[in-house]
Amino acid sequence: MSEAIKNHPAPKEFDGSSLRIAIVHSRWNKSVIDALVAGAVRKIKEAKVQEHNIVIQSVPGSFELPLACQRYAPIPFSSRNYSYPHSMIAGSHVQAGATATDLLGGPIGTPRSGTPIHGLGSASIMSSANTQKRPFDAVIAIGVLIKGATMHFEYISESVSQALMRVQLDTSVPVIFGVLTALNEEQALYRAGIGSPDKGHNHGEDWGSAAVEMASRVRKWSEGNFLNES
Ligand code: RBF
Repeated sequence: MSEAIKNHPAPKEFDGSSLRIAIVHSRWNKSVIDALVAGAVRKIKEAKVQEHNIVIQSVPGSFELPLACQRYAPIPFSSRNYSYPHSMIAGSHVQAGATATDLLGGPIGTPRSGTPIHGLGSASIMSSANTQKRPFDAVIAIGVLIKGATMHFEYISESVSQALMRVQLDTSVPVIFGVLTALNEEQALYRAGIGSPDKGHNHGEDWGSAAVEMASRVRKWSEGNFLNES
């Protein structure tokens, strides 16, 4: 397909000041993950989502993303018999001020120091006392799968993409597909905006914008607002 047709559509502007967004990311291929998470957070903040309403959680690999996203997405109102799912408030998670490295390994509440992700600001850990219990309006699943010598790439890519779609349809919470499926490291770096010599484009930024847009739209739709708007 010609590059004139295949492009990154310019994101529409939405006011995210009342939204709550979760980012769940895997830890494989960390330098690429860090750039993508930083890009997503940058765009979410630009849309005025408040820092305390951005929650970041890491999981070991991409295969673990769907279950984590399912726990961060609220159970549909029709199936709830309690006000908020226990999973949303009991899990340990970290606010956007923390670095991705802080999320690795150490118990939550005692973060390890690490290289800050550019643009994320100073570290701040969410304690159970100030954890907000409001449901998330969107969840972004970020992973980086790089094709290797075995069939893992194919099995994980296929099952994760199918499962993430299932989570969003089962919960009616937008799940943004932020899983890069790259044939080699060069492709992955380029799609995170850290390639060389040409940096490429940081797709994490698109995912941040998509999360704000879909969260805003789904909120309108759930209020019965289906007005014309392209
Ligand atoms: N997880 C990723 O997020 N990206 C990868 O590129 C990746 N490659 C893997 C290759 C192999 C051979 C294996 C065994 C696992 C890989 N994983 C990868 C981890 C996977 O998503 C998952 O975390 C583990 O299989 C544990 O369920």
